Amino acid sequence: MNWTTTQVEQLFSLPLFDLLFAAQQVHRKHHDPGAVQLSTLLSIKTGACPEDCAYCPQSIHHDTGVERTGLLPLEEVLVRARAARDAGATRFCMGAAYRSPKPKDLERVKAMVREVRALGLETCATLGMLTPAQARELKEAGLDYYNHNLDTSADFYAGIITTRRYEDRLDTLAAVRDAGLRVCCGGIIGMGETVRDRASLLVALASLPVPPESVPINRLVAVPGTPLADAPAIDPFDFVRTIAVARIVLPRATLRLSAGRDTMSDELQALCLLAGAGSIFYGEKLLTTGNPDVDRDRRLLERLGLAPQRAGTLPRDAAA
Ligand code: SAM
Ligand code: DTB
Ligand code: SF4
Repeated sequence: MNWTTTQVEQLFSLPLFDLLFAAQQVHRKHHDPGAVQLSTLLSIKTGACPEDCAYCPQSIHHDTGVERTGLLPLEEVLVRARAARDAGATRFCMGAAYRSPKPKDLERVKAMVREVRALGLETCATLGMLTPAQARELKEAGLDYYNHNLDTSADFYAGIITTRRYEDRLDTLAAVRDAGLRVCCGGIIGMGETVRDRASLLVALASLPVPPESVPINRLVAVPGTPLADAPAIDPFDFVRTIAVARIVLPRATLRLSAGRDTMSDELQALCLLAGAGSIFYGEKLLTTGNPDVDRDRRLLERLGLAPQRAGTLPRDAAA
């Protein structure tokens, strides 16, 4: 279905339970409602990013006290990847605070991708903007997913980031798709955007030539020192609504309940999973901010009667 922003905005105004009911029906049609995919995130290069994203603690333009690192050594990445696999994660996502990767850094990231994949994990990377040739190189190295978010509506974007354009993001997404990589692309809720902006972001995602396979929905972590440090927290039900509407508009995508989860109650997380989220970041840290510890997450899934998605049931196995 080709959604218009106005139609999607109308979904946001449905009574919450009508919206949740509709979203669950879509979820059950396309996904296993009893399984949650677990992805572990590692910051392989932290801080000093030249971009000025207003939400991001890693931008060099904001004084947030984040300690910068160079690109981590391969061995350290592999230790973390093995630990993630042994704890039950099926995907390992490597994030770098780059505007775009330099050739010599890309060579090292490709080695990480090869070796992490050899551990039996799915691989994901997020390294900023890519050229079509860089996207193909990553594909050849065995990368499964590339994460590159639209983050918000095209209109709201210009007030959040000035160092790149929305179209730059779309160009990278096209390069990633053309290289045969799976696309992970989502956004952030709670930056002061309107419901129409949220609707417009979801329409932009659904209108990509091929919609993303994976859609992270981040709740803004208002980090001191960033321009959004004092952004008012959004009503938790509005966050749930966003997930439910995303479920309806992007029926086949796996929706990931992403940043900001460690300050959510178990009950709010349960509502997000009911609304159609089918994946979480798993492990005590995201890139620089906190995440629930693995025991709390395992216990939550158990209490809800949900099971972690098992290796062996992944798209990469189906393709093999
Ligand atoms: N530099 C690369 C880029 O921007 O594509 C990759 C890393 S960047 C940190 C990945 C995503 O993290 C951003 O697109 C944004 O959605 C999310 N993010 C960053 N800071 C956040 C925050 N404070 N709260 C919520 N999400 C955040
Ligand atoms: C995404 O959409 N969320 C993740 C992942 N993609 C790379 C990152 C969240 C970062 C939250 C802020 C931080 O920890 O620095
Ligand atoms: Fe850099 Fe990505 Fe943070 Fe923007 S979101 S400042 S591009 S690390």
